[in-house]
Order: sequence, then structure tokens, then C-alpha cells
Amino acid sequence: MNAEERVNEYVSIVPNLNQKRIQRERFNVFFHYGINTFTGKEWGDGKADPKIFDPSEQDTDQWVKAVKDGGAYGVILTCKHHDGFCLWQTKTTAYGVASSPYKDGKGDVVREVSDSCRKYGLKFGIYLSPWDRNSETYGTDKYNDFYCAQLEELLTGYGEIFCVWLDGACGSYMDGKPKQIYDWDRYFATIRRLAPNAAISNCGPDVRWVGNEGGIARESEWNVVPKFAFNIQSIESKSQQSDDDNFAKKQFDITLDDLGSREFLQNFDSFIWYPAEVDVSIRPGWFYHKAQDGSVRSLKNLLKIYYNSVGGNSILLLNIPPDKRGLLCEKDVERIKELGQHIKSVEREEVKIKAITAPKAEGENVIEGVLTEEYDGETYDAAAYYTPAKEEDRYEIQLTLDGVKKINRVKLVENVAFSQRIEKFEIYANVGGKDKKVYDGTTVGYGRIATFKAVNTDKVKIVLTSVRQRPYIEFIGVYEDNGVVIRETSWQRFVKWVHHVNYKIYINRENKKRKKLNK
Ligand code: FUL
Repeated sequence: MNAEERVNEYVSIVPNLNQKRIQRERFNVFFHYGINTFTGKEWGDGKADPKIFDPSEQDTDQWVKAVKDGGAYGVILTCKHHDGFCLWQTKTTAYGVASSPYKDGKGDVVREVSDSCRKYGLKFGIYLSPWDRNSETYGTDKYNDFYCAQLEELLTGYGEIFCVWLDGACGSYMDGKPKQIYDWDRYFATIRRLAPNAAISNCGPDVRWVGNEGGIARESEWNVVPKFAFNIQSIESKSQQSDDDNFAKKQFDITLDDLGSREFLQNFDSFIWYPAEVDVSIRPGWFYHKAQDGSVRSLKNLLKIYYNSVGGNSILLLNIPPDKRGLLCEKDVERIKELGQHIKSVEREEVKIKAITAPKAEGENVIEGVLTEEYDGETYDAAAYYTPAKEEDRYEIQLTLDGVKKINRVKLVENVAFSQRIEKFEIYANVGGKDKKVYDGTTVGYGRIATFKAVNTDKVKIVLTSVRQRPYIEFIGVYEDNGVVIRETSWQRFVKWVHHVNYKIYINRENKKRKKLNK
């Protein structure tokens, strides 16, 4: 492919409906809950006595109401973690709530959480760990039947499922068992058949793990990435069998700093739409530990994660673990409520735009279309958007605000039905008759919230300085200062720069190795 063919190829890649849905909603909550909640472990060995699962005050309404107030759209429950303990009434094993004293063995946590979700209007999703340290069949072919039977129970018994979160962990060696060969294709087919509207996340084809569990999204997050970004996960969890030359062929991994720039894509021939998800816990652990009550993330920290992920073209999955009582801890509830209040205040802070101008539009897709953020409830496509009639090197969009306002954020959304096109942009605020640059940005995709030091202005200019092809812009919003500025410190910028330089050195070395191998 020559350069032009390449760009044509990149912008032809667009999301499927499940991806569009989860990208629109963007913010979900994880509940890590199970036998580990009672043993205090993060990874159970599958041997803990089910009798210790005995929450005294379990109230899933409290969980779901709290996260709804927090601004989340859906929840994902660890129906079974690596220990194999099942939170639902399953026919596949006795290891689960049925053998616990909870509700005399008649309780069903999956039912309770999914019912609470329906009651409060949140979506419900499942986490079902493929790694199972309790199942006798683990490490054999039969385990794939067992796992699919569990999927079937969960996907047919609890109403609409919006997401199936597949964890790639596979630590058979820890229990002296043979390596389990997960039949991923069969798992995916089972999910598509029984829950066609569910996005398959993490080790699935719809949503990509961002590459860390610390709440950090890339500065430039791309949705169009090389196909390996998906394959490698399944390959990795199936492999590690021997140190053969297959290993040497694997030069790139999904945790790299850059997965989608033109420079990087040049190394590959096939591409997919694969949006990133940032999964992170509100506490140091995924499960509840009393000793961590003092380490709940601060609002400032959560906001940083929020602006980084939701404001940086990624999905956010924030974990809040219920405690031994079967309740979310008061501190966590308070924190998530504060986050929700912040998210909700954003609408009130949107500044009215008096006038907007941009290069001549193509047909009906006039610039005024970007002033509303509406989409069709079935196709999840934008109701209105702007696209310029001509291909140009740069595009300037001028906004006149309804009077002088103190602003500190600008939100940009691309219409991803036409892929992701913006590579670089700048934002200027007119101060004392002069344009002052307030932000230098890269990717936009299905959402970029540019945050900057508050400035008093009545005119804002957005300049797109590099695009793959003429842009399709769905929304532009300008927001008044709400006192929270989530900017990087110079130290953070420095650390990022060092990281970037290291990465460039790494890529160069890998490219050289690759060339050698190909010779
Ligand atoms: C990891 C697991 O090992 C952790 O326990 C947690 O569930 C996290 C979300 O995924 O792979």
C-alpha cells in the first residue's frame, strides 16, 4: 500500500454497534466481590471453605444506587474470579453461593445485582474468569465445555447483558496443572449467539485493555490499531509453552505508548477498530481489604483518571469493591458521589455559543450541527455533524461566546461513523484582541476534553493542524471554569517525555531486529 492507500484504509475502519454503544456511554463500574472479600486475598486458590461467604447486610441496591449517583452507565460483576467461587445458582459446580450460609444457600448475588441494575436503570455486565483454580476439569479440554456452560447460564438467566469482560489470566502452573488452552473462538461465538448486544471486553474483539491497571490512558489514543492488538492477547494466553522463535516474532505488544499513529501503523498491513478501556480500582486492591480504607483515591485523583480516560478517547471501568457486610464502604460511596456531582455539573457549565464559522461545509453538514450532542438511539450515530467540502491542510473553526466567560475546558467529538481522523489540533482564546494558545492536542476520536488554565475570553478558535482526511466533527462544547483544573504538572510532563524517548529507542531497536529477521 502506498501512503494514500494506507490513509484510505485507516479511515475506512469504523466501530460495530456494540462498540458504538459502549463508547457513547463510556463510564462503567466494576464490582470485585466473592470469596476473596472474606479471605482478604486478591487471588484465591480455589480451596477456601464456601461457608465463609456470609455477608450480614448485603444490599445491592446500595451498590447500584451509589454508582448511578456517581455517573456510571453500567456495572460489571465478578460472577466468578480466579478462585472459581460462583456468585450465582449454578448447575456446573457446588463451589459457590449454594454451598454458603448466605440466605441458607438460596442466595443469588448475580440475580440481586442484575435486578438492582434494572431497578435503577443501569446496564448489567458480567466478568467470568476463564482461569478457574477450583474446577477439576481445568487444564483439560473438558474445561471449555464447563466454561461455556457457565457462560450460557449467565447469558440466559439474568436479562440483557451489555458487556462480557474476559480476563486473560491463566496461571495453571501455580497449581501444578497443565496449561489450559482456552477455546476463545468458542467463547466468543457463545457470547455472540446468546448476547448479541454485549461488547466483549479485555480479551475480546470489541474493547481493548489499555495496557495498565493504574488509570493511565495514552496521550494519543487511537481506535484504529493493527490487528495484532487483539490477536496477541489470545495468542499470549494460549502460548508461553516454550521459548521458541515464535517469541522472537512478537516484537510489539499492546502496552506500547503508541498503537495508532501513521508512523506506527506503517509497520502493519491489517487493522481493526479497537477502542481502549482503562480499568482501575478506587483502592489499591481489586477486592475489599479493611486495611485499605485509608487509601481510597481522592476526588482529584479520580478526576484526573476521568479526564484522562473519558476525556481522552477511552472507556473508563472504575472498580469499587463491596465489603464483608455486602455493602460499599461509606468512604467509597462519598467519593463516587462527588465524582458524579462533578460530571453532572459539566452540563450547567456549558457556555452558549453566539456564532460559529468554519470552512464551507459539504451539503447539509453545516458547522452549526456541532453545537448539539445528540445521537440516534438505535444506530448510535450522530444526529448532526459538520464536514468541510474540501480537503485542506488546516481547518479553522471560530466560536463567538455569549459574552466574556472564564473558561477552562473544550470538548471535541469526531463522528466515528467516519472513523477517527484528527491527528493534531490547537485551541486559542482571544485575550485583549490577540489569540492566546491555551491547548495543544493530538487525537480526538469519540471524545476529547481539553482542559487548560482558566482564561477570560469571548472568542475561541480551534485549528486542526493535521488530519488523515477531511474531518467529520460531531460536537464542540466550551465550558466555564468550575475550579477544577486537571492539568499535568511539569514533573509529570517530564516523566512522560523520558518514557517517550525510551519508547522511540525501543521501537528503533525492534524495527532493526524485525528487518534482520525478515532478511
Ligand atoms: C486481572 C485479575 O488477575 C485481577 O484480579 C482483576 O480481576 C483484574 C481486573 O484483572 O487480570
